[in-house]
Amino acid sequence: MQVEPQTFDRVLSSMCTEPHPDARAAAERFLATNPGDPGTYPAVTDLEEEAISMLGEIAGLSDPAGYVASGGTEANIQAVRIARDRFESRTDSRALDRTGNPTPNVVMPESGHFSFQKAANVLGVELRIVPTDRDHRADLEAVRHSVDEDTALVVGVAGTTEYGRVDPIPELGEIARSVGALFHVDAAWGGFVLPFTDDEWNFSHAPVDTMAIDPHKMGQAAVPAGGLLARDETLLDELAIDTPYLESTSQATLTGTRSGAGVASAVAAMEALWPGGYQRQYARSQRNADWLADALVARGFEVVDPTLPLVAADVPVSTFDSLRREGWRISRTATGEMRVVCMPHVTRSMLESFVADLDRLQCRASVPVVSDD
Ligand code: 0PR
Repeated sequence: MQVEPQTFDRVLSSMCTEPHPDARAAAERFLATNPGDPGTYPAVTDLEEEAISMLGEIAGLSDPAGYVASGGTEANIQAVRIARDRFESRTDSRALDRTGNPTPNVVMPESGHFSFQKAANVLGVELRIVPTDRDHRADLEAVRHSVDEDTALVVGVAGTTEYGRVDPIPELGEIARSVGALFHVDAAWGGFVLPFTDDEWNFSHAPVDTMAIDPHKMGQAAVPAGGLLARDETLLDELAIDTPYLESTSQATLTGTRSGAGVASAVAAMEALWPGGYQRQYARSQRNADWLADALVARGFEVVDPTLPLVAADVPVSTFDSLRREGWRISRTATGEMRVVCMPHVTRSMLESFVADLDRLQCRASVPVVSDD
């Protein structure tokens, strides 16, 4: 095979990154293991327990249940599945006095990831999408208006895909509780930076039932390593399917055979980086995002303030297209802003050369900048 993977030196749109060297080595060592069959692959099963306990520590949960999923998509789908099944057991008696069974609904801000659309499709729940406020965070009044007795789940996002915003998590948790619904936090991207901010986002801040938190994004593990956390084991029991011919008796994952590489590399990355390494990386990424935002503002672009290391700016379509032609991997928000995610592989010098290309394309003189990162 002659094909090489891309290098990361022009990748500004991805939420994945170069894995930490220890994570890369661990992934390779555990490539031929399958945590889907714990009876045959006990070493990787032990590692998975370690991964969940470390993810729990990061997310403010002392006795976590959960597993290493294929990514945020699977974790979000499974959270909806838990909530739907809980809803069904809660409404069994109520349904008797009504015609037909009620359809459970999931209430989510419009900033929620499209994986919830997949979940709604597969699981037959109604997805109620509510607007965000002017700062791109869930509008609490709109959420209050949308929930009702058939709400199975309220979703909050801690680090949104497009603007890096953190929804008002404690308030959303209260709304979920007020209608007897479960509460899920999607921290798939934000989970490895939020411990170093003042945001209230985790199990210790709010009545969170389940969470998506992905080692293969800001956690610097190899793909595939997502995380599903649940406040207690009984929530995970909703997912358990009997596995008669395996040595283990039940399986909670959506996938059957799955990669031990993701599990091992998640543990290796967290052992190497939690907490100091992640903290330093967060600080570096945030400084880079602030620097890029300032550079774009100085050039007259409208920029969404980067409260986490993700910059969205109103750059004309023609400039955006020219930058893509120069090889820059950038993406757009639903409303057309250019979006740059300051992942660990994104250095200051990369951003300097990106801005220099932008200046050249805009036919403006490049402003010299001093690099400290
Ligand atoms: N939740 C949030 C908040 C996310 O941002 C994402 C992915 C997911 C869930 C789903 O995670 P998985 O993709 O691991 O299932 N957000 C990015 C997106 O869809 C993912 C991405 C990753 C995009 C790498 C591009 C890329 O190169 O836009």
